Amino acid sequence: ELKLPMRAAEQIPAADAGDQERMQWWREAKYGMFIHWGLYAEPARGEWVMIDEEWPVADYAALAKDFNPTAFDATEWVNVAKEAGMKYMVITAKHHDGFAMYDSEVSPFNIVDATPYKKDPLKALSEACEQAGIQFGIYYSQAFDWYHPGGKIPRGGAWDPAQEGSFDDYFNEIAIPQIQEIIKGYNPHVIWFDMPAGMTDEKCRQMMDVIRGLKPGMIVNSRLKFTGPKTSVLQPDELTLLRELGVDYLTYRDREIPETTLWRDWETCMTLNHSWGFTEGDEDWKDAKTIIEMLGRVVNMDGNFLLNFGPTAEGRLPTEAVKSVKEAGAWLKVNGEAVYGVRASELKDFDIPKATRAPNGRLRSVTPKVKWLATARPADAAMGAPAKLYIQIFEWPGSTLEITGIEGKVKRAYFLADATQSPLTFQQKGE
Ligand code: JFZ
Repeated sequence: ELKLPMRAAEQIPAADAGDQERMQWWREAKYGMFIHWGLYAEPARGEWVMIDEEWPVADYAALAKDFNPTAFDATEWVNVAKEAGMKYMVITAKHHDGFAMYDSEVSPFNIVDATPYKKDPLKALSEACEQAGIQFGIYYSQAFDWYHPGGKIPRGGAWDPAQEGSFDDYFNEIAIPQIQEIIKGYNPHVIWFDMPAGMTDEKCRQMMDVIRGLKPGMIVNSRLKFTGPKTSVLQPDELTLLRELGVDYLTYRDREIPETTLWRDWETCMTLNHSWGFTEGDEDWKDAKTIIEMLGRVVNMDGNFLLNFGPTAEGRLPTEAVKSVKEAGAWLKVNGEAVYGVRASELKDFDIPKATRAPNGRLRSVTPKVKWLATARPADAAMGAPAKLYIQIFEWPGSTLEITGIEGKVKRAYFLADATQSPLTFQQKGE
């Protein structure tokens, strides 16, 4: 029997029973579709345009008068996710700009009441996801809100002290009621919070109580309070914070893949080009091979991969992005057994260039050269299925690949792409 190399446990806190049940589908899913879509698609310079270019709130809000994404088709977007092999979706219900992409009774600053479009894309996506068996989730900016008075506004590394309105009022009158109406009206399975500016322990507890009260099975990410680990190892205070928050998984730093496993459940979010919200001229798209390799690296360390689309103001997913994920999806159709529902394996052959530190102490991301990596599937006695080790090879080694670190006797080796599963020749030296 193969002895599968499993991940080290020190950094992984014990999960409560509810936790295990909640997280089951998420742990197996591995790969999701992230969508940053809002009024900012119109100026097409990213989702921070209002702050970056210091737009007066009224000017930004006026974008709503022209927002009319008539090309939006929920079924088409969900089909792209499906063909890409993505198992869940997380879409911006409200980003930092404060604009709700759904029919909100809490605030008229929403797509149904403030635009000529008048329809509710969140409703359409929630329903299309349900039909297609994709788990629907929403992104919600709980603290930054640049439209509603009291919502946090960043200025020079902190928040604007001169802003009008109280954060308490904003939180109680906008954030909490909007989360309530989204849970009741759209049946999300994941809530993805972002940017914890000003989130006190008490506000976090209040939010978690509201969420778990309405839906105990909701999966919540760590950005409710925790921006991200400072280094690629979680510090003791960071671990304590995560445990006490009662959230379900750790959101890693944006667009970075850690070098080791950090916490029991974690996810990294990634852009397909260099932007989250639609950005004119950013055409440097990742290709299918890069996507497969990134997903492989994440799954090799028990993480999930959330890959972002920034749709246009007309409601279209960028064509090149769709092409790349569909190509990766074709690979997953054949090789998905090595990805979905697997466990981390420490076996890999990476050349990871030394990480460098930015002046603020943060690690700069590095791009490793992956020769091959492995994932593992424990034996399932009930199903009569043997333990399996999957090797993803990114640099074709010629006629022989040497793998060090397999314990136990290997019975058979074959290509997943070979439907007949005809065995490959292999030699095992010692254990
Ligand atoms: C945040 C947002 O401000 C941004 O607009 C986008 O939605 C992104 C997914 O999340 O930006 C961040 C948050 C955290 C880090 C970097 C950018 N981080 O921890 O490195």
